[in-house]
Amino acid sequence: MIVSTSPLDREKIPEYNLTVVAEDLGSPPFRTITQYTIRLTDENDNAPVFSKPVYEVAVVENNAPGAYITTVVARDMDMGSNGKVTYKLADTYFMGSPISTFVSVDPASGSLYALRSFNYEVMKQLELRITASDGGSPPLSGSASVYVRIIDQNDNAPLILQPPLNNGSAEVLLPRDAPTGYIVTRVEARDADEGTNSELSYGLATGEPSVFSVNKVTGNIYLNQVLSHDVDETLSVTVTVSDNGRPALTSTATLHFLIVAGSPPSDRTVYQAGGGDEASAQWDLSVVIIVVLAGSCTLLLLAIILIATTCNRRRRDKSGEDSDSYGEKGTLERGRSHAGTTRCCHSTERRGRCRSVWRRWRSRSGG
Ligand SMILES: [Ca+2]
Ligand SMILES: [Ca+2]
Ligand SMILES: [Ca+2]
Ligand SMILES: [Ca+2]
Repeated sequence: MIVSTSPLDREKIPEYNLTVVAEDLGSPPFRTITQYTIRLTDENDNAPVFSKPVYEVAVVENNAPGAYITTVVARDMDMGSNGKVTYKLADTYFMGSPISTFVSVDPASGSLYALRSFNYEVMKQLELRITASDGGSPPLSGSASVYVRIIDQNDNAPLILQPPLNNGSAEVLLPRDAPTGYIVTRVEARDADEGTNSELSYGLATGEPSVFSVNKVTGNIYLNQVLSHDVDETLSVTVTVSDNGRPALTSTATLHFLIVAGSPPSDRTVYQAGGGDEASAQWDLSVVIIVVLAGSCTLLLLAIILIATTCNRRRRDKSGEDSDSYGEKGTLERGRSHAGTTRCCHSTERRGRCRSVWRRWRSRSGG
């Protein structure tokens, strides 16, 4: 009887060649040699394994429905139907709808296809899970995640919100006595795209470019000159708003300025530099802040120096007084103990005092 001494694994060694020798105990012995081939039958002991646990792919929005996305691959080490892999989308939901309404997977090849046109403005990415099952009994399965990143396309033109447009135009009141640099109105627009596809710049297309100018960043419309009194009742310009996409998309609005008598309201900000930038105003403000800060720092430094100098002088005065008082006492003490020691007297007055003390001491001690 031939028995195995360890577990056999078809995926490691599918076939064994054995040489069996049968020998009798006679003298001389006779023997028979027979070759055996042992082929292992397969058991479904391997689940399908994906080439990656997570697949990351990118799809440009506005794709055609049915567009190819990517292919996932899972391998199964087993044989025949035990190793035959079938792919399937896991039943998940995305934005309230079954994932199977967004993408489909080819069960045999693992290729993934879009079922609808993706809109970046609605969904930025799609997450799904794919399972791979073998044909064993019972079947084994593995799974992998797929992240589909949607890439933005410049598919939205700027939308002008202010002033509110009616059939692409708006009426704006303009006081006849408005000064140069008066901000007549501000055009405000939004773009649903992202990044450079939504970066907006404002311009003037047609109309009265000598009378009006626009700040290309803020959309402020400035009056370039004081209106002459023979000017018409209405002036108009066409404002363009373009995004920075490739190709760029542009929206336009026609502004009709209705000239009304009088001066502009006093609370309306006026920039004297006609068509000027707020940037220059901001720059002026930052210069003022820098100057104020620098001035404060200088004052603080001067105050510190002044305090330090005063303290130093006081300390010197104090130590001078101390040494003076010590000098007198010291002279006396030393004078008493060591006759004839040299004395240290600084001022004439003090020296005089020292001499009289010295004389008194000598007259007392010398007798
Ligand atoms: Ca197997
Ligand atoms: Ca298998
Ligand atoms: Ca877009
Ligand atoms: Ca855009």
